[in-house]
Amino acid sequence: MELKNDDQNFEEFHLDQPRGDRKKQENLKPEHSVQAADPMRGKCPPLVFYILLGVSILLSVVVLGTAVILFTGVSEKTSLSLAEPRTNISQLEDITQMLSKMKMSDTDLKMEISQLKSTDSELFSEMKTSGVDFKMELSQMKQNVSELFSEMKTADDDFKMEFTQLKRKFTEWSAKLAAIENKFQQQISDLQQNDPRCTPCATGWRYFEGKCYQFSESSKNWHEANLDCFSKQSYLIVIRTNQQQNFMKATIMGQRCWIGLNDLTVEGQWNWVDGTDSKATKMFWASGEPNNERNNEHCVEARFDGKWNDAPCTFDFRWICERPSFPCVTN
Ligand code: 2F8
Ligand code: CA
Repeated sequence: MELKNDDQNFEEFHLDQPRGDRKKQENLKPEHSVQAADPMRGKCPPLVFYILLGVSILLSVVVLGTAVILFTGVSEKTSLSLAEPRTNISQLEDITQMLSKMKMSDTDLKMEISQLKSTDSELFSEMKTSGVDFKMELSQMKQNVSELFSEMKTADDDFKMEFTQLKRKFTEWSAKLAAIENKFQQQISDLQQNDPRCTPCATGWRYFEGKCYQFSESSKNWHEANLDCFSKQSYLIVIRTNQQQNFMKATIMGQRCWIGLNDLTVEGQWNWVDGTDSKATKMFWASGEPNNERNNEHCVEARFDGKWNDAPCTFDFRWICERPSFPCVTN
């Protein structure tokens, strides 16, 4: 490219301007012309001018950009700070409403508590009164029960004493009556016995004090002996009196023989086969008997001397059957 001189460039530069403006500049030339006033006219290099122009444009852009950025920031900030108070006001309103509601609830609650307190106080008072009444009644009842118990105990003690006395008297009178009855019975039997027309016992049976006795001729164990007597409408001898004991002793003549006593049901509890109470009759145990030797002695024998010994029921001894005598019929 061909470089023109500064005057030419300047000319070209001015030629780019509108014609009207050029004319204005041309019209100003005689008095205030730049060429005339400025000694630098036509000497300023066009490159510097362009650089200055570019720098100024750049600066303008920078300034403008900064201004825009600042403005945008400020406007955003302003919009935010404007939105926040609105939210805060709304929240404040909500809180105020809630506070108002809470206040109301608080008032209601206070009223309810007050009512409850009053009811509680009344109830407590009532309970106290009832409690005092109840305690008094309970105390009275306790006293009554105590008195009743005391009375009952006294009555019970009296009753027990009377009952014991009556029992003793009854036993005494029963024994006396039995003795009288026995005596009369014996006298009658004896009278009958002496009467040749009277036969109180069957043949083979011996009469003694109102009863008939048969002494066995063989030996059997206790159960077989017992059965034999039953089969003869009799039972193994029951010894109730000294006389009977003596009669039995005289009859056996030193031979061992079963009698109608056993503790087969309960060890040590002796029972007569006809139901006579063994506690009401005299016992004629040999010394040291009964001893339930080897835990196997539940039937009673009369030893050689007539004294009693508990022995194994399986042993074979002779035995005596007993039965009531027939009433004497006189023709
Ligand atoms: O010493 C008394 C005792 O004698 C015998 O035992 C060794 C009698 N036993 C028999 O007769 C089987 C016991 O009954 C008696 O107590
Ligand atoms: Ca024995």
